Amino acid sequence: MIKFMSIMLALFISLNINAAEYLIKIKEGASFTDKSIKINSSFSLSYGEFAVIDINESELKSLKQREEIEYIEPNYTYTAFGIEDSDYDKQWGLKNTGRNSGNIFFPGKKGVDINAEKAWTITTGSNEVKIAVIDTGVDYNHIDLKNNILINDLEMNGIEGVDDDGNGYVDDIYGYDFANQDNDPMDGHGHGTHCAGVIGASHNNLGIRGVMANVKILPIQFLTKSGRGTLEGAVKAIDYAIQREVDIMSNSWGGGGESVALNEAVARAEKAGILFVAAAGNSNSDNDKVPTVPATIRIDNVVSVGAMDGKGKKASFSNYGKETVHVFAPGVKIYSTVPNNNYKKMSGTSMACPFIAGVAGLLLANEPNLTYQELKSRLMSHVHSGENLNTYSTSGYTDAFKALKN
Ligand SMILES: [Ca+2]
Ligand SMILES: [Ca+2]
Ligand SMILES: [Ca+2]
Repeated sequence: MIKFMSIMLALFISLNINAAEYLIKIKEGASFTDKSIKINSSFSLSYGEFAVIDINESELKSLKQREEIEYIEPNYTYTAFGIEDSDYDKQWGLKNTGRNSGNIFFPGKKGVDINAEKAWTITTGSNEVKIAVIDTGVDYNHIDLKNNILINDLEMNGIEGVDDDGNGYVDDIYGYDFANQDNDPMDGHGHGTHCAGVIGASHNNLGIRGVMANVKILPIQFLTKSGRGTLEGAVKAIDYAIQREVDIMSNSWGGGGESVALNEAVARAEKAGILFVAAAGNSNSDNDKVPTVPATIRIDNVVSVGAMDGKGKKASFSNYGKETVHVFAPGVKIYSTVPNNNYKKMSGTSMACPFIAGVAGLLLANEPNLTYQELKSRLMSHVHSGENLNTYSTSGYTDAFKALKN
């Protein structure tokens, strides 16, 4: 009997392979009955009677002639235009479900994230907070970023070829490019745009979400499209960011070789009260022993960030340092914006750094008078240890919600 039933079922499916659902409206005063047609549902609205039926193409032709049918059309399917940003479920750094930070065989750990959703019940950011992304530039036209780019209004509404705001840079509308010495910090690499997305991709029902829904990002380029830059470019970039009065600098770059010039630039940022967030580096080495600048510059406004994976472990590549790595943040397979309205996953302490810049931004949005010392202290004192992250850094990985609640 069971065998017979299953054959019947299979037959039914194959016979109906060309059938599709149609919606009909029945003419006023008429009724629709047809024993040969499968009616999936019938319902009435304030203006008439309807039915949803399963028919094939030949049945459709004959039904179109039927007196009692006012109209017949496919029971079209529609998709939501956005309940939430469509790729948000890939962003384990914001909300780790376990599955999205690993795979079916090796899942990550649910809840190992910056606790963004709870943080957003307190604040999603502010357009008053200015964060410099010092990097390969930023695609300031990216659909998920363009509303959160800091525009230099005096230059935007000024005269071409004239330094309208008198800051020494002609037509610096979106920022500046110290790699090529021009006023266009468009990203030719992808790295800077990725970092910018982590901080502040719009919560606009498409693509991804940034740690901050609202922020003003200042693109400053000194790394070329091959991802390299010079000390000269770095100090110019930092000085420019100070002059544009940013609150936070996000620095996903670095290297060996301690530099007096770089120290001086960071010290000037400190004097201006600016938090200087820096990636710890990707060589799985101890920053306490081998310096990686600017992360290991021992000036109080520097927050050095290591990368963790979706289980709360130090990423295999991440530098560490009980003294010189201050916090950890998500930095493995991070999904974010890249130029030309694209998105992709990247890994590195480069990705962890903007998470912390973004959390610092949330703190400032909520309490605009916090000093860089207070910001740094909040970031470092509201942490989870994850898998022994307290042995690889001064603290652990930052919880944005707890930091906001203090
Ligand atoms: Ca200017
Ligand atoms: Ca101008
Ligand atoms: Ca978005």
